[in-house]
Amino acid sequence: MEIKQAEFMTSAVIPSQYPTDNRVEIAFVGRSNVGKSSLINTLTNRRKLVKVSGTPGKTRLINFFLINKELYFVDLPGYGYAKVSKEEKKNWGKMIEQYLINRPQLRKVVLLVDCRHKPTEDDKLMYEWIKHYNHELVLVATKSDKLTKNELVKSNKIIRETLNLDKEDKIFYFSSLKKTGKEELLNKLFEDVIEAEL
Ligand SMILES: Nc1nc2c(ncn2[C@@H]2O[C@H](COP(=O)(O)OP(=O)(O)O)[C@@H](O)[C@H]2O)c(=O)[nH]1
Ligand SMILES: [Mg+2]
Repeated sequence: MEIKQAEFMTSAVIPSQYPTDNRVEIAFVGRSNVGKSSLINTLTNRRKLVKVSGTPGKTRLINFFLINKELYFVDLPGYGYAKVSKEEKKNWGKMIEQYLINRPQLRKVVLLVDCRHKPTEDDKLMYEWIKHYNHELVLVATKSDKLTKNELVKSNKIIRETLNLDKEDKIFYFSSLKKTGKEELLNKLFEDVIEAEL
């Protein structure tokens, strides 16, 4: 699977601002600074489709990108940034949960965690929401270039235990820097998603 075309479509805060053309969607979510923008840029072969942020926590919108003119990648706002107010955190939660509840065309939710760190309470909550709303989960551990093979094995164990993963949940290791795991992840994302259109 290759992404030949990717373009920014629209930003939304509330459901009435989401695209209305009923294309299927794949959503991306994770803590701010986890490497979400870099991952979307790597998957789409674009250097600047999504802004890679120096200041974490700046994107507070849901951004929709049209991929190969057939489906959307949905970039959900990054969470867990320490410097935002309680009020903002609440709004973030509302925005994401509203999207997860209200989107019949949503096919998969890609949850990103940083392979160097133990998943946070927010990561756990996110994992639980995805399962609770019965969405298909794709779990990605980012920045894999920063760990040795041994450390990756340890990280696998810590992530599995901390999130209390279901047996069938796999962890996809990914590096935007080295492009490791790109093909495998693309195959997973498009599996069972676009066959109807082909
Ligand atoms: N070493 C390494 N750094 C990465 C990787 N992906 C992202 N980063 C860095 O992590 C920081 C946050 O990345 P960004 O994509 O903006 O994260 P976002 O806030 O989740 O969208 C930036 O400084 C990136 O250069 C990766 O695969 N490897
Ligand atoms: Mg970002």
